Amino acid sequence: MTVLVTGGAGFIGANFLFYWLKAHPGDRVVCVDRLTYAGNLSTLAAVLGRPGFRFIRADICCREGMERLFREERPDVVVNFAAESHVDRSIDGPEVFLQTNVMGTAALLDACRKYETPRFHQVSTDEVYGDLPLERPDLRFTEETPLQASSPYSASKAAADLLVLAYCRTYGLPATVSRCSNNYGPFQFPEKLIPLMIANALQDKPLPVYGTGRNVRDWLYVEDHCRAIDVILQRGRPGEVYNIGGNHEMENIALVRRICQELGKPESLIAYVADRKGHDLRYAIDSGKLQQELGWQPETSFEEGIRRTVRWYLENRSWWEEIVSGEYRDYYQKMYGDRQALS
Ligand code: NAD
Ligand code: TDX
Repeated sequence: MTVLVTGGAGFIGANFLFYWLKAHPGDRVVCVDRLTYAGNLSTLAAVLGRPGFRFIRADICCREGMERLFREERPDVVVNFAAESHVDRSIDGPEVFLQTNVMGTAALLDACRKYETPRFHQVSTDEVYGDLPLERPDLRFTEETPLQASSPYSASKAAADLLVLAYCRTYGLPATVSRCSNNYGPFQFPEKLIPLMIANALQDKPLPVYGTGRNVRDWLYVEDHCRAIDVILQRGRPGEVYNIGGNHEMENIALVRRICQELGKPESLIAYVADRKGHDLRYAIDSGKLQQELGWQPETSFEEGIRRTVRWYLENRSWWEEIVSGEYRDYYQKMYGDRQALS
């Protein structure tokens, strides 16, 4: 079987293709990635050149390129991870989010139609549901929760979800959608909360917590997400949406304190800074459908996952140091340079 993984040089895509090559050693895995700022070929060093693996640098928005790729490879399964994925960047400049997340998904869907691809899976996010109030811990997102995206990023992901489901109904494209909570683990780009805090703490730099720090996220170790997608591909029903969640809600401030503790760094590094515009208060996923219908459960506890993640960033300093010393420095200055510390 040939599995086409888009966005495989990014955080979750790379973890997914490592997972897949191990779990399904007879399969051919083809990775297509544009290598934007978030894509990193060095992440794939362990598999580049390995038989049964092919990397192609291409933009999923390029219809000609995608058609050529589908003609050559005739994938049995397409898993679409390729996206602009950072909320703060989408607030700063939404256009590329619409381009890649919506138009790119459309280009892939049309290639799937043309080459009658047997299976398409769209990797989406819990952010399409908007947020939940902090004072209602009883509420969680189900697959029936209305879409109510808050940021240009989540709006673009919601648009893509609707397009995938429309292609499924109108053209009979066998597609599924998964909506996952916040992931963490190895190879996550240091603009995201956990790796940013680890990298800053290791450099004794301030740890910028937005607003009150009371916003809540539901954390899932990346490997559990990868296994959930595998389960959906094996046993999921086309046309269905599946929520994936870690069942581990935490306030951001508690998480940052936990990272300080794990690294033996003082909490005095924590600096409250101006809030994110439109900042979602709380995400909490009900993944009962995936658990009951398909038998998936998260396997890595948060305790184990955060320890492994911190260890990985300690043992792979050159991976993230190269990023934080390169063009990412300009991004950091732009995003955090003018953000007044509030304490
Ligand atoms: P990431 O930003 O680390 O990686 C995205 C990858 O896509 C990069 O390698 C980038 O080069 C590539 N890419 C971007 N634009 C492209 C284009 N036009 N053509 C080809 N490749 C392109 O993102 P991630 O955190 O690994 O997220 C992967 C997917 O999972 C995204 O669709 C995201 O919406 C979704 N998701 C992420 C999380 C999370 O916590 N990180 C949670 C739920 C869902
Ligand atoms: O410097 C920071 N300080 C801070 O307080 C950063 C980068 C973030 N935060 C807060 C904002 C959020 O409440 O931490 C929380 C997590 O922020 P991000 O890591 O940017 O993630 P989030 O906005 O929750 O979105 C993530 O989860 C869903 C991914 O980036 C998305 O791709 C995914 O869809």
